[in-house]
Amino acid sequence: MKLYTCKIAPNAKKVRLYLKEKGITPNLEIIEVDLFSGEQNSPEFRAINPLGKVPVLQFDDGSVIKESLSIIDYFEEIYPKPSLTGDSPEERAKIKAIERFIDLEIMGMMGVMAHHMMPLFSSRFTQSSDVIKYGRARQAEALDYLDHYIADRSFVYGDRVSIADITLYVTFEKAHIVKAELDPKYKNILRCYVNFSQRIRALSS
Ligand SMILES: N[C@@H](CCC(=O)N[C@@H](CS)C(=O)NCC(=O)O)C(=O)O
Repeated sequence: MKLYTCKIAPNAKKVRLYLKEKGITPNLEIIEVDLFSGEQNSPEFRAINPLGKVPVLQFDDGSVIKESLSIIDYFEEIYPKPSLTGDSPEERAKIKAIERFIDLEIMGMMGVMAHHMMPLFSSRFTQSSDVIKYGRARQAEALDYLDHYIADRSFVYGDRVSIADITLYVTFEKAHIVKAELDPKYKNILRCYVNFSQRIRALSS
């Protein structure tokens, strides 16, 4: 199997961090795609993923999964323990619900801001400061809710690490690029973010 990835891309990093936190080393050839130089638009890569995005998991027969959470679900089926997606149908549904919320409402708005701020995207999209404001406002609403939801937890889903922590971490790791660093007033989110970063640092050393 091959994993097409990119060190600076949050959705690709999500899969890499998942494998690290999970402690599994499937037989994968890791292929770095240089998004900054536009390698995702090369005919060779478009033949693998016509959407021009990473991550992509490619099986030996050439077929692909081109969605980070689906790649993770695939590995969870093969390596169920320790589970990062939940231990029961109810827990899996609840963890997925909050992970989807973080991905769509918080990381998704980072994407909106990036597309409208970064020179890298200026030839692709008509950039608009109003859309940046929209992204920030919608993200702020989602952060208000998440901070309340997390309350006094150590991790997003209580005391256990889950895929929701990974998505939260990759969302804010590079937030300075769009001037959307986590405001310290979100003290519950910050605590979960710091707790997970410390784990990842410990696993790396
Ligand atoms: N929903 C997809 C999103 C994938 C995605 O947007 N990948 C970004 C990097 S984080 C990408 O490859 N962008 C390249 C481009 O748009 O040119 C997933 O979670 O895998």
